[in-house]
Amino acid sequence: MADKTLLTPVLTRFWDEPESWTLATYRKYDGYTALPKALGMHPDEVIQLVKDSGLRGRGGAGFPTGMKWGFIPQGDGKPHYLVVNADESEPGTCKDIPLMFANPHELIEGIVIAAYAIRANHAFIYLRGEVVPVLRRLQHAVREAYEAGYLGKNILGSGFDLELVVHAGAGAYICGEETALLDSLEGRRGQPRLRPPFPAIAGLYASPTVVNNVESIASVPAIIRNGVDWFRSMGSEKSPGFTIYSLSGHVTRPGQYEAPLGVTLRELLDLAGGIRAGHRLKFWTPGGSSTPILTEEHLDIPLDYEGVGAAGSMLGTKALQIFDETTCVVRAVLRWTEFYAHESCGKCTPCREGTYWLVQILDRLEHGEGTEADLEKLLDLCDNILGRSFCALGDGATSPITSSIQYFRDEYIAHVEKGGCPFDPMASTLFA
Ligand code: L3W
Ligand code: SF4
Repeated sequence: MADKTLLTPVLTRFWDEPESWTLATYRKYDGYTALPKALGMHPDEVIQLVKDSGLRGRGGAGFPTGMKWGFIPQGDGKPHYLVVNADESEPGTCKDIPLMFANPHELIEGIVIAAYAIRANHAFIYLRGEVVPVLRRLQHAVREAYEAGYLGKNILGSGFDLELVVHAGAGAYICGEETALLDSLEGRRGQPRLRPPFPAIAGLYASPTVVNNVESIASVPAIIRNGVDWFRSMGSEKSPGFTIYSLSGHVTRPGQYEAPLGVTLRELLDLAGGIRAGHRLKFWTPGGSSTPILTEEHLDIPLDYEGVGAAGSMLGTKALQIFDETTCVVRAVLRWTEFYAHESCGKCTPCREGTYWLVQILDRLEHGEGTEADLEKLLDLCDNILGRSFCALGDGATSPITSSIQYFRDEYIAHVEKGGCPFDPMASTLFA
């Protein structure tokens, strides 16, 4: 029997309501009650509260949100900006898009609070442009928020002004990297900038800018509403709070599950009806394909930053992609690597050239034209990409390769010895 008490529906608390995305529904569920509370506090108090909550960025890196807000210099005479990274594109990651689709006002309320805290009068949502229904829903919600006085001049009579713009990107994965996103927002080709300076010092239009993930910002109103102790009553000391895990692949009920940080995959699978009937877990990603894969032996590791880190991977975006025994790991890794090669922005040589060669080698291995020596070539190439690339895309591209060779070397060798893929491509529902 699945233990539903594990679920902590906060961001997802009314997703099943008809017209969950409207202002009326959001208000029914305590919507916009955190905003007057925050506006009644000094901005520094809001930053301190978010620091005390221990909220960590939900976009992949887990950087402390309050600390990031605290980096914004005050009294510098420059405009400050808040940019929400809504360019969700990491393979397997599907939490921000459903969140904005079902509950856009929670994000907007969080934006107003965050902008007030960092003293920004302009905020942007940089949305993955392909998801037009979400774009329309955000635009509708922003309109409603303006009409209700939650955006614009003198918000709720506080004297605080905020203009919010929803910007649709053009579909490049690299624009999810925060500095490439800023270049794109400025109207240039999206390519990562050298850091430091970090955006907190020189971001949008060279001004201090906070770039936060959608889920991070949408978590703020609940923290203001319910307090730090309530937030810290969930999760662990270093990874407190609730979060949205997205389960996909060979699982009975794929979807978004909101639970405390630190639950295990075994517990989440229990809620999601387990691996599809008659099959067993083979491998999985904890946080999208940029994070090293894990196996059945890791079913009970706590899904928080420390637990997944100790297992040799990363929590990343909490995109749990589940693969059963019908999946060829070489094929899966080839698919991911093709994605990285395609999305490489080309700025630096290790990633631009390296991901091309990784695809060539994986492709010949998968099709039975590789040799055992190719495994060493793959590892050598990964070694020359990891830590030598300009941004995290190059590093991330190596994760599935090195980890799959670590756990499934025999399967790579089987491709060489058999002279082809030992798996029936029709057996897997994912890569047929
Ligand atoms: C000021 C300092 N700010 C760090 C800020 C920095 C950023 C945040 C985290 O990559 C990961 C990546 C993906 N002064 C600062 C500072 N900051 N030091 O803190 O920075 P960082 O460099 O640790 O991470 P990142 O470059 O933001 C994010 C992984 O997440 N990932 C992501 C996937 C993709 C999506 C998507 O679909 N859009 O999120 C998945 O695992 O591989 O490792 O804000 O400015 N001294
Ligand atoms: Fe571009 Fe890849 Fe280099 Fe990042 S690592 S700057 S995506 S070429």
